[in-house]
This record gives sequence, C-alpha cells and structure tokens, in this order.
Amino acid sequence: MIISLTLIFKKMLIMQSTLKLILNRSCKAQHCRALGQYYNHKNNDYRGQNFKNKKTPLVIGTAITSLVGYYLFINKNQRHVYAKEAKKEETNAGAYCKGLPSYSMSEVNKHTTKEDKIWVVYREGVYDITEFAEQHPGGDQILIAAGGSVEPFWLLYGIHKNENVFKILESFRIGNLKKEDQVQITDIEDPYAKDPIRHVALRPANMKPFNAEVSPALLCESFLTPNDLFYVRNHLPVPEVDPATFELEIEVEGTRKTVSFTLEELKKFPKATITATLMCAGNRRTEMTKVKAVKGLSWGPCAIGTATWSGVRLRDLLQKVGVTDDEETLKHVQFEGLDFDVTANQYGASIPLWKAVDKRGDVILAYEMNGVPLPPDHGYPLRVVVPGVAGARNVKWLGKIVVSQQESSSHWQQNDYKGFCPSIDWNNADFSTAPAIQEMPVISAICRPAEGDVVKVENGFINLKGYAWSGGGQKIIRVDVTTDGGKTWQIAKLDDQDAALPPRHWAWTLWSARIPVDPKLKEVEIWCKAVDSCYNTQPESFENIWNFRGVLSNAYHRVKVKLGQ
Ligand SMILES: Nc1nc2c(c(=O)[nH]1)N[C@H]1C(S)=C(S)[C@@H](COP(=O)(O)O)O[C@H]1N2
Ligand SMILES: [Mo]
Repeated sequence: MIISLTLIFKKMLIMQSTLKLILNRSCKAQHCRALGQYYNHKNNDYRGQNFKNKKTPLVIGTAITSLVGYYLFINKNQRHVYAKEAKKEETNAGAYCKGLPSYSMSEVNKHTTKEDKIWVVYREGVYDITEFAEQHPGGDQILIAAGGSVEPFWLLYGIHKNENVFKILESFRIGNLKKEDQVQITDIEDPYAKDPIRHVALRPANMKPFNAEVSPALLCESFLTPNDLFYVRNHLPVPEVDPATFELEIEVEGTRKTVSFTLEELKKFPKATITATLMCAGNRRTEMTKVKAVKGLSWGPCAIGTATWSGVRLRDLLQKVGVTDDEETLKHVQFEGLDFDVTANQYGASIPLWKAVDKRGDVILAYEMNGVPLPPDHGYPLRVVVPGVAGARNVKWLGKIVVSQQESSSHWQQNDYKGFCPSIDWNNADFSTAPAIQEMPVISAICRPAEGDVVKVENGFINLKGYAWSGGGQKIIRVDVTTDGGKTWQIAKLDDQDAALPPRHWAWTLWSARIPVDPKLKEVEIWCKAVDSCYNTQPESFENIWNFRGVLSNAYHRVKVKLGQ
C-alpha cells in the first residue's frame, strides 16, 4: 500500500489493456448523472452521521493508487468524453443512479473475491471492479480492505477530491445501495443492535461492545487518522442521541443549580481546534500479556490515533457558569456519558479541575473530528477531548458535567484504569491505593515492518516506519532504533510532527529510519524507543512494569522479521 510514483508509472504501463474497458464502461456511466439534488447536502458530512447506518463497502488503498495510475494514463484520451459534463458531475459520484438495480449491503458483502466478483460501495453507488482487479499486478494487496469503504483510503492518499478518479469509479457502476440498508433492522433483545456498522479495516478485539484497531501498516500511513479507521473503544452500546433535543447539563456542587446548553448554544461559543492524539491506556497490552496473563482486551499497538478536534473550550464554558481558576473547594470535573447498559450502568470519568480551567490545558468539548461532525462511535454529538490524558477520560456522548470536590464515582474512574506494582494481582489489589491514570507516559511502536514479515534488504539497509507519542503535552525529541539488541543505536528521522510547543504538544510523531543490517543474518529483532521533551524514555522490558490490568504498556517495541534479498 505504498503510494509511489514509480508504482503508478509501472501500473500505467501494465494497464494499457484495461483502457478499452474503461472507455467502454464510461458509456454506462453516462446515463447516471444530474442526479439527486437531495444528495448534494449530504456530501459535506460524508464521514459523519451520513455513514452511521451504512454498511460499508469494499476497496483498497492499492486499488485507489491504481485508479490514479489509470487516470494519469487515460486522462488525455478520456477528456473529450467528459469535457462537457465535467462541471455538472462534480458532486454526483456515488449518488443515486436511476435505472440501475438496487443491491443490499449483504449482497455486496458476498462479492469479495475475483471468483465471486469484487464489488465496492461508495456512498449510494455499487461498483463491480473485478475486471479492474484482474488487471491489477498486486492482486493480493487489492483485497486488503475487502468489504470496506473506499472513503478512508481516498483520504489516506489525499486524492479523495480528484474529480477524475470519481469518474473512473463511476465507470464501474452497476447499481445502487438499497435505501433500507441505511437503516439497520433492530433486534430489541440486543442492546447493540443499533450500533453503527464499521469499516472492515477496523479489526475487532471484541464485537459487543465494539472495540477495534487497524493494522500497524495502515495506521502509520497518515498523520491524521481518517475517522473511519480511528480505533474504537466502547464499554457499552452506542447511544442514539438526537441533536435537536440534546442538552448538556452542567452542575456545580454547592450552587444547587444546573445549567443546560443545547448544541446550538454550545456552537455559539468561540470555536477552538486542537490536533491531538488519543490513546487507550491499554494500547499494546498484548505484549505485556506475554510476560503473564492480564485482564483486559488484547490490544495491539494501534489503539491510538490522531485527529483535529473542534468545539468549545471547557474553560470557556466553566467560566460562563462561574467556575474559575480560583476554586478552593472544587477539585474535579466529572463527565457522564449517555451510554448505559441494561442495568443502567453509565460510563463516566473525571479529570482534575486545574486541567479543565487552565488556559494551557486545551480541554475541548468537541462536536467535530477532522472537520466533520463526530461519528457515532466517537461520541456524536459531543465528547470531551482531554489532550495528553488517557483515552478513558475523554468521555464520549457527553450528557452531563459535574464540578465537584470528588472524582467521578464511576467504575472506570475508581476500579479500572489504574497502575499497580508487578507483585499485585486481583487477589491482593486495593484500588483505593492507586491514583487514576491521567497523563500518559512516553510510548512508541514500529508500524512497518510487522512481526514475521519478510523484509527486503537493499544495499545492506532496511526501512522502518512508526509512531511515538508522549502524554502531558510533551513532544517527542528523539526515536532510537537498534537491530543488535542495543549494542548500537540509530537515530530515526522525525517525519511528521505538530508545530505546537511543549507542554501543549498533543499530537504524535511519525518517524522513519533506514538502518543497516548484517547481510549474513536471516532474521533480526528490531527495537525502538522514544525520548520526550522531559527526557523521559521507555522502559526496556515488560517484566518490571507488568500490572494485572495490562495498562501503561510502554516498554521498547520489538519486532522480529526475516531478511530477504
Ligand atoms: N461514554 C463513553 N466514553 C468513553 C468510553 C466509553 O465506553 N463510553 N471509552 C473510553 C475509552 S477507555 C477510550 S480509550 C476512548 C476511546 O475513544 P474512541 O473510541 O473515540 O477512540 O473513549 C473513552 N470514552
Ligand atoms: Mo481506553
């Protein structure tokens, strides 16, 4: 899935034979245009609620890369076909197409191999890209996201707005996605029946509640993680919140007064945007489990993602209700989610008041993620983003705020998301002895290659890619990598980093390295560790940081790979 010019040019050559096919197909596309006024208004929030009930489709970064290749190659020949229509068609890709058959999402889902035909969905359009895939040199790669939406991949490769790619996609159009498929059948017995349908590239660690992460290779493709590919960590069913009737309640202990804000009222406050990484405190737990079993979801290294979050500053809102920096008795800000389980158990967490009111705290009540309304899985219509702090405190579907003398009494604040000594386990743990995790320690991971990969050695070197991040607003200042167990270290290149200064540097750093390996070796173990702006670094192994909940799992990341020529 590496997009590179050479790749595109190679593909351009191989794909000559398919040119005819596309030109033939373009005739088919002609009868599908000037569609749906009604659809245009949806285009703006395509990664927001529009997708909430839509079973997502199939396609692949590689396929898109190839589409670009096609485009470059055929653009000249095709121009005359589309020249007249170019303006008109601008926003119509994926819109309802009169006269074509309708397919249900489950029908589309059956078409994920060349034998069964490869179908993909983009918005309301259903496409058969089998012939495209057959011509494609990297036949296996093309199925990497089989069953998933084309959209996050377009975002990854920064070409989703390319009109000509849309046109090529439209040339493979075979039908429409059934309307009723956008609304899921509800099973009242199942509290999760109304959960949104997720992108197939999100590999579930658990289905109900839904918890999932993407592959490391996909994660490190872009500095901002596309919403559809952002890890999801739910403890309960996703609540359906009506934005029209939604109100955020704020209670300040001791005032006996509760103030409410509608979404519209919240949007009248100055809009603030931060770029922040969100990470589950259980990220990389699977590695810690190898030392000794822990209790918790088996997260790999991808329970982390980065987005821009826009909304109202919590500080502004608290000021409005009379809570300022000078509070002497009030110490915590509690958040209550609107997600419940059958026993009316509700998600909740809290943060210290200083973080909420500090002008450098940058705590946001976000209604947008990467420029679109929050997707249902990430807290629609409103969530707290507490940058630099464990994912668990970033309460989604926020319904109520309580400014209090106490921390949240919720299970997740009191009896979970705490760190312990390696000798403590379920039998002798006393949760009241450990503070709740807030700011996160420094962490890093190698995303490419992955464990077990065969890595090509080029002139004695191999290429690595990964991420590094630190909590508390600290910035990554260095990432070190080694292939000889730490005898010699190489310094990685910090490729992508936000400009914000510590202690307000909230986003991760993407890094890469080209490191020498002994050509006689058949296998190497690569390690990485990061250093943050406080000169804190990662522990060497999991043995001495093991804890029975498997949180704060930030030892050196180690990946064993085979070397190939
Ligand atoms: N209301 C609510 N908020 C929540 C959770 C939840 O289950 N319910 N999970 C928390 C945890 S543990 C994490 S790691 C993050 C995950 O956010 P994401 O799903 O948007 O990635 O949300 C936090 N906020
Ligand atoms: Mo989490």
